[in-house]
Amino acid sequence: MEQTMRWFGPSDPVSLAHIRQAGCTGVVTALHHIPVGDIWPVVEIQKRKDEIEAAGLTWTVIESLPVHEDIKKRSGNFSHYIENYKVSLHNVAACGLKVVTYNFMPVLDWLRTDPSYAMPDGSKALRFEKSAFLAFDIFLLKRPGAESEYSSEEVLAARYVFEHMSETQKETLYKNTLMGLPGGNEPFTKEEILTMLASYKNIDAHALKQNLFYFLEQVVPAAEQAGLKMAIHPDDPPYPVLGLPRVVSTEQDAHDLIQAAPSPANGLCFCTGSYGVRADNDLTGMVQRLGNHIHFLHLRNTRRDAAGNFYEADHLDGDTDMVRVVKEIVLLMQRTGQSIPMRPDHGHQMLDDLTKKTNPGYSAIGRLRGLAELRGLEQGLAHLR
Ligand code: DNO
Repeated sequence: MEQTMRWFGPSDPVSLAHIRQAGCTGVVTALHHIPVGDIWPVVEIQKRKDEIEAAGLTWTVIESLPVHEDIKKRSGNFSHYIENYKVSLHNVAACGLKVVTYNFMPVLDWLRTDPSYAMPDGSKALRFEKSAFLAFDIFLLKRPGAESEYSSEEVLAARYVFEHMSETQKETLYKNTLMGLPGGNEPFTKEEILTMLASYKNIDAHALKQNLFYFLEQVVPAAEQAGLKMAIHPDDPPYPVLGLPRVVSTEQDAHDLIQAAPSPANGLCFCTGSYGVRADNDLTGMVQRLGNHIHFLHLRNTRRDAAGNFYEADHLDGDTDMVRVVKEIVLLMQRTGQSIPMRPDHGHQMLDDLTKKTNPGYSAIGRLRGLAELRGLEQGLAHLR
């Protein structure tokens, strides 16, 4: 596997030098300052690429070239944004980039309720607590109709959590839950969120899938022609949230989207942390069956419980049998003769990083630990073959 880490650009507290020292040969990054939907100009791409290369690394994967909400809804200026997307693809290919990650989650990207969940060893992990999330939805956001979507036991548990929270804890929950929203440092207001959610009220899972397929039919030929590989990131968590449909959650979803626009350019970002939250996703089997379409790997582990909570476990711990998954990836790469880019997705906040302000999930030392463990695992497995 080609070892990379995510780098959020020049303002990332984790420097390129540190990423290199962690043992990476490349980074995964994006032009975060360009508004969603705008064209990525060649000069900007080249400037970022030069900066990465001056640090002795390569820009291995783009994560993400974001998809405008109009495209997901297939409304408003969607045709214009699709054309822009094609131009951006053309531009990144002209600069020599090869893999483009994106997602098709409406409104929100990843979702957690607590970025600082204390592990027994004193490190901190990202966590999704179902009752806290429901408390956010029903009592903080007050999404119309939310309560009726959950069972009375679930609502009761959420009410209990909410009633035992201080005002500060409620504010923190609000901020935490909306952390995965693209936007500035200012959290969105409740009204803004509710308006964004309401704009999907006539779009169910079937319609969203059709919109994804339409997008793929439009952009995949352009990507193929440019020699790019597109890698769709799954939903995180992999089920509908806040009344929004989510359509990249299961093996069937992945299979369907590949069939919708068959091409070597139409592929997956195989995120074991996202797919792994569902007990019905067979991750090893997915590598066996969909391996040829995996263009990028996010390796991360989660531990779920019967109540629907999960936290991010150590990379080799958790519900996903990482040894078996990596073994399957090693076999796949031996079959195809190609090395797939990988990043240790997230990591615990630990050691010196406990006192630093880093992007949630993206502190240096926890990811370094994950990378080192995964690298050792891969080399051991490849050596024994
Ligand atoms: C979270 C990330 C996601 C991912 C996007 C890809 O840590 O894995 O935000 O970058 O969904 O478009």
